[in-house]
Amino acid sequence: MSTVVQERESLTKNSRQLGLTEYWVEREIIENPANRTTAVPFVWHWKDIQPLLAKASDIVPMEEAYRRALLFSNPGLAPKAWMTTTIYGGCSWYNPGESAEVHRHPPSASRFVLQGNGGWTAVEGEKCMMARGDLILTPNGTWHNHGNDGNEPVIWVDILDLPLAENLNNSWVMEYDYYEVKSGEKAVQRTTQTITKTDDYSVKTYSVGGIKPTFMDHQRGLSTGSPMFVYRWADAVKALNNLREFEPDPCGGHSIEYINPITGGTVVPTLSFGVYMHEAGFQADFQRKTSSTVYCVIQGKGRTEMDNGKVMEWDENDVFVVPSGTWYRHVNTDPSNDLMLYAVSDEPTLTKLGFFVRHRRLADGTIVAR
Ligand code: 1HN
Repeated sequence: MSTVVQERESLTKNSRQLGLTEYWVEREIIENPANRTTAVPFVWHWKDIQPLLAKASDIVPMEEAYRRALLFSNPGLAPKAWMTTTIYGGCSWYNPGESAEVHRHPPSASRFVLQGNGGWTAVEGEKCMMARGDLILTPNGTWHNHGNDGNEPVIWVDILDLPLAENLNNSWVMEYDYYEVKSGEKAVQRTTQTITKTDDYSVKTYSVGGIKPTFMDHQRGLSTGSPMFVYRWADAVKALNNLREFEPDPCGGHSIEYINPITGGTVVPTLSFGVYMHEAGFQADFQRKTSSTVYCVIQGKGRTEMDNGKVMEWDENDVFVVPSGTWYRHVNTDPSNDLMLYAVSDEPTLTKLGFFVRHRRLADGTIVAR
């Protein structure tokens, strides 16, 4: 063996022993995107989720499950049960009378209701009742517990920024030690929150856009997110209906974002929550974003077309993910019904880091930055 070969071998060996890796050995892994662990486009069909969750509601007691949820697990990210490298999601089922005890954690969380009335989340003393399409927020650090006061199962989609918290080494912890103090008495640990706010506090306080009360405290618990915890589906529909007369975006159609009514910013620091409406007959152009988006089909049906002829077909209540970098367009395949997609993306995180980029591809193939 030549000296150089021997020297190269011992360079490799000695480096490895010291926790050092030669760039030229690692280069393919560093530079080739094919070697990265990334989320893939994927759809979870309601017709598949519903029977499994119904079965779980029969045979898995809440006391054992803590949260009776099936987690949307992206095949590209196994063994992690994550939708993307930033977004976690699950579909939860609460039978009448069932509840989850009060807790808090650094990741921000949200619920989006699919089915059933009588479900609620108590957040920082407010009992947020939910109906289909409503968004309930539990921004990072807020105490929350859940329940179902109705007489039918309640099913909702949970979305959290938990993978992001974990990837940033924010070793998050689930806290259950919740105490309440009555004046002059000792603090007592509780598993549910005493409701201290009037019914529909969030909506009563903030739901007239552009106007905020000036005599109230808008800091709620340790929240770094919106003080408005409930966004009603009916309000989203009303806003979208008012926008119909305006020209839609060529890629996204008509869309709205839920915002923090005090700052005008996103409802939680990391994620954006909103709704896309593709009117019947609307033809979208292809686009690609550096952010990843998860969708739930709240109304209508259609498909997501991607490059190389890849297609995801979806129907009402289906949940799907379009990961970062994917060229895509959503097609409303129902000629007589508007498509309504509830959407959560990590765009605010990418924007804050200077990573957010969006491109549109015109019909002739020209790519334009937006
Ligand atoms: C959580 O707090 C809930 O409040 C659901 O229902 C899922 C997953 C990981 C961490 C916290 C809930 C969760 C979670």
